Amino acid sequence: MSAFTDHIAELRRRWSGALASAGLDVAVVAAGTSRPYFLDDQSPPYRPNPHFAQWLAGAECPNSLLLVRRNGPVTLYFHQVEDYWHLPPATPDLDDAVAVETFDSIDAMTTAVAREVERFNRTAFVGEVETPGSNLPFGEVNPPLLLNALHYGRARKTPFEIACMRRATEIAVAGHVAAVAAFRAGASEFEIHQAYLSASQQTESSLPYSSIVALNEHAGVLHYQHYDRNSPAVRKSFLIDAGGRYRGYAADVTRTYAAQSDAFAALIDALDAEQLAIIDTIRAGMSYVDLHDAMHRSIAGILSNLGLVTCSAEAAYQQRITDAFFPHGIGHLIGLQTHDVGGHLASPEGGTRAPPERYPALRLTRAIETGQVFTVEPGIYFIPMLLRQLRPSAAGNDVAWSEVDALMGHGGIRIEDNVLITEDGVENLTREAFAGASSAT
Ligand SMILES: [Mn+2]
Repeated sequence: MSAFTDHIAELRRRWSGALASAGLDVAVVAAGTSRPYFLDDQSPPYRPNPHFAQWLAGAECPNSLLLVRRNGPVTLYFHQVEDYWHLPPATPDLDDAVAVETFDSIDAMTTAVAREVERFNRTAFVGEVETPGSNLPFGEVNPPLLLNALHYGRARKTPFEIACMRRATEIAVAGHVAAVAAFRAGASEFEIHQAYLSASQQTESSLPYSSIVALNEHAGVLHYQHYDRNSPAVRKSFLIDAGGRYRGYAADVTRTYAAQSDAFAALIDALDAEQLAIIDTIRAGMSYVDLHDAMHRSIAGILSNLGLVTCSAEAAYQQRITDAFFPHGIGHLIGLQTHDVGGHLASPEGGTRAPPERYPALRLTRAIETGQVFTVEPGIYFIPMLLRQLRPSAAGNDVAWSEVDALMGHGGIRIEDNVLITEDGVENLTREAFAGASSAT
């Protein structure tokens, strides 16, 4: 059996279990469609409903509907319109695991789905409302009991999904290698962005998320969104947070580089070492919240060792000085979505496990389990807004402001890898891809 056949078999098991626990016989999953902008005939890029995409392995079939029967067969109602304005979607190759019925009109397709759905008592629609099929008489629309079970389960990747994420990471790393070469050659943010797209063979709309390409102080804007056409006269630092996508699955990778061998370069090396060290500690059963908290202690150690604070690491941690330098969570689940769903779910039935009071930005509060893929992305930033608040506080007395001020123009550092939790520890998909890229040259 191929990995994809196994993947579909696993999805059928998961959906049958989720439908049973939600008291449902059948669900219709809508691919979705791209709606034009207000008063316009132009539309944003199409992105499928992730619940649909998981069965289709990246095949794009807007408007199509997938019918999932509990403990029964799965049918794709495939909308393949005849069109000379656009290239119609190709019939997806679903490996016989999913039956495909093709329709050239949406009305004929929804009529066929309605006729089949009528045979069942307890039915649900999963998708954006006001997409084709959503107006059929379903018992429920996006029932939370069904979605919670599916979202909870999605954290655990199938071998097919892991293979896709490995490939997505290789795609991203090809871009990263070209991007740092462009930085070293003096390119602007805009030029680095283009080098990334070209080397990773991606278009802007096929990226899993908009790349962050930041020189100097821009590296301190967590989601910096511009691509400056001018190259700065003085080059201090370069942060790139840019991903890859393969068959619907995302990779999310960040690297930071120093222009010179200076205090900032030493800070990058220190954070890189601590990031690897904390990844080494990850085991199934650990709490992700504890991992995040341990990273704050590591960052407190770096600040103390490199003389950015005058107090001990323990005091920097206790006084929350690290919160100003590392204001985001250490990572998130990743998969069909860059920030994959279910990070706060308490159980497959639902309920929320909120982040602790100190770390409200933490996107993942679940226990670490085998088969999960998540990011580990610590950062140390020099963010004017946060440091302005720290400076006059009691804790601010323990900050070595002249050292910190000297680094303000470097913006900040983030180092982000995607890791897979295995039976015996952790596999770093990102470091593997970088090692593969450097041994290939
Ligand atoms: Mn990320």
